[in-house]
Amino acid sequence: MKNIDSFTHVRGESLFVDDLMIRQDALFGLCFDSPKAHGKIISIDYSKAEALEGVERIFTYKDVLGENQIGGIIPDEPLWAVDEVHFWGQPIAFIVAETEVIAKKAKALIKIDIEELPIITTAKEAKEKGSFINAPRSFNLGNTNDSFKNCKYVFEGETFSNGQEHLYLETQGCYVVPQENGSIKITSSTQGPTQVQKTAAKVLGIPMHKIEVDVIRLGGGFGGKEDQATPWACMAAVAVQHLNKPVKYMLNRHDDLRMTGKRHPYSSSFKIGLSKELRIEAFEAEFLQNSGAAADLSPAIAERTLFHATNSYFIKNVKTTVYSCKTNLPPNTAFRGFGGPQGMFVIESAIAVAANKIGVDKSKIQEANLLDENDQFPYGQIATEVQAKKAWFSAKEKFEFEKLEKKVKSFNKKNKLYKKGISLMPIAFGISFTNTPMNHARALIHIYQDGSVGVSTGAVEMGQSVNTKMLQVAQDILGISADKVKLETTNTTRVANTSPSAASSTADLNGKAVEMACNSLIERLTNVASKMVSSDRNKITYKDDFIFVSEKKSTISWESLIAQAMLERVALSENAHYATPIIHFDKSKEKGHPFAYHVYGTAITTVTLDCLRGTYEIDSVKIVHDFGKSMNIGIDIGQVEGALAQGIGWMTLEEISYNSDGKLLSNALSTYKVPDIFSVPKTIETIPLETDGHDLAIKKSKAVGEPPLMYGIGVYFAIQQAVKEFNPNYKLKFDAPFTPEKVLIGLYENQ
Ligand code: LUZ
Ligand code: MOS
Repeated sequence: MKNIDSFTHVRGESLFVDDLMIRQDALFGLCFDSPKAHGKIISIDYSKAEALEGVERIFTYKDVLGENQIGGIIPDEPLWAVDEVHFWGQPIAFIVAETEVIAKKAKALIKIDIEELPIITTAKEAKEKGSFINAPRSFNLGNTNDSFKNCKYVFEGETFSNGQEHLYLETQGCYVVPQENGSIKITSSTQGPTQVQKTAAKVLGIPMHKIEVDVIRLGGGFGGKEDQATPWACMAAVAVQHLNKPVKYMLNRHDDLRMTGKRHPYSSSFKIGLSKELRIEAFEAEFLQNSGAAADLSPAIAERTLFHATNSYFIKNVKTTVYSCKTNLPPNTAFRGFGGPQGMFVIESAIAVAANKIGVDKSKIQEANLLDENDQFPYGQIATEVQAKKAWFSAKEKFEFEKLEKKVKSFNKKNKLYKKGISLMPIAFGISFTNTPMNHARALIHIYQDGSVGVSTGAVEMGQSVNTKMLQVAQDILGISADKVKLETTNTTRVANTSPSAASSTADLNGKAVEMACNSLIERLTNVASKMVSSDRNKITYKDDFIFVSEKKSTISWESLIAQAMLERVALSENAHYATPIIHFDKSKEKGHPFAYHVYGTAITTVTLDCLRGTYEIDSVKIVHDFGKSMNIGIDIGQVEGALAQGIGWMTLEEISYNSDGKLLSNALSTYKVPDIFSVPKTIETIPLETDGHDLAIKKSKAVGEPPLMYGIGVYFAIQQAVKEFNPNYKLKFDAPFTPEKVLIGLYENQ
């Protein structure tokens, strides 16, 4: 089954916030943001801007009737700056004008005087100065100190991985319309409709029931709209509250790049100890997360770094610590993988150091330490239905790894100026929000009297095809054709108190709720059906738009069943609530069972390096991935390929750059390079691992959104191997992205 949005997407008919028909009296918003990264606001002169014809009003913190506070986890983020600014791009005021052009002109007329204060841009500097978001956290298993003493090999090292811009095709935006009696309706491009509703209610000082948030679909989110779609909606909502006229605000690309947070850069250090047999006996890591100027989701992201710090390996003695470091950058936020990739890069780097120093292939150490059934993760969860070894060995076997490796070796013997590198990258990613209370969802299903069905859930469609999966779930249980089922917009009035669409869990959580609601409907309809076909309830099934009795098609169609149910006054609507069973976590002990299950897989990556230029091509990425029993393999492979490309971009090309003043230099697509058709692998092969799936996955079809991003990490190590082939004096460095400039330096250093 295709993504149900395919046709309207291709025709340009799909609706996004910016496509909405707006009211004739609608006004346009524009944020005035800080031109300095840190300082005291001495004065702001709005007079010239306010005097400009067509400017309706300029809003500041003084216009907030509720709380000027949008921090989700920690209340440390003002909607609009009060007397200090803490990052370049921090919102200070909101200009509302008759057109976007007028708003832009007005913005240029605002005069601001800021007394500058010292700026911190790196996590290391923040740590030295004791600038933190909150207290550090540590996970502990066994005793690393004792274990290191008995290790044959002990190595230490440092790594850095840079941030990453989400670059959703659709920038942040919203359209806010006043309703009756002080209620408002917000159409927002958000992954978290309830987050927008809750925060806007707090800022406006009105109850949540007065705010309806509607989400049609997103032109991409990738985590960038989990929390950071909220401020724009709140600003426009404040304006609507005062003006009683609709306000629209779409950020242009420049503003979006400058004002929003990104994936967190991490500066990390590690210590790894191995036995003679290459068992990793002990692992320690310290992660310095560059959180930016406010908490946003940083504490949750830091937590996931700890959860994934040992990737798909079993290590008996582990000690990991993460610091959320407060700097003068825009608050960094959720990004596909949510701190997991940053953690996995460090353990892979540690293994690379060990392999290099001991003089064995990196894959030997990886292979010797893969997770097994009943092994314990450092956070206490016992690994079950583990696919780590199965994925690893089937990748090696199906893609003939030994042959590939031989080819690389003989190529390198024959060629002087081109070198190849090959790497294996296993993954294990935990599925569930790490914050247990967030793992729930609801579905509201209406069967209309003509037999057509409307499905509402808390799931936000952002290109990941969750609506298609929801449709498949409903259609399958009700036994009706796809054209009878419509996925409604995500709306807080129909489905309330939702968790954001995030953590790869949206299809699982909302799909289970759809399943429950459909099963309840079928329960009731079967009472009607059994009379219509004069048969026992338990012989009745639903298929192909008909009632089936003992697997045989009856003459009673779905439509006539629904018509009869109407006559009998049977309820044709159902609301269901799902909460993931089993999971729990005790933060005071840092132990528990936080994940419903894990997703596994292994990628084999081959690259070719041009040793004169430092440029490289990715020949192929060959993946065995644990989809469980995929309910839509086309969509799922699409997720693998997209995530892989995004992971490769993070590891190789995408270089976020702030100057020492805290100003974003990579502030356009001319200075920030994302993967394109020339930089993605020449071939990507994805083979589903044969498994039974998992009961907590929707239809046993495992979550797929984030895990494959981490296959991209393999590219770093394949390039590194090729550099080493050319320059034996190259000293391993772990400084992602491994841009061609850095590769070139590596090729010729110490020669
Ligand atoms: N968002 C969140 C996430 O709030 N909690 C999570 O655990 C998570 N994990 C991955 C991506 N987004
Ligand atoms: Mo997320 S990184 O919003 O799943």
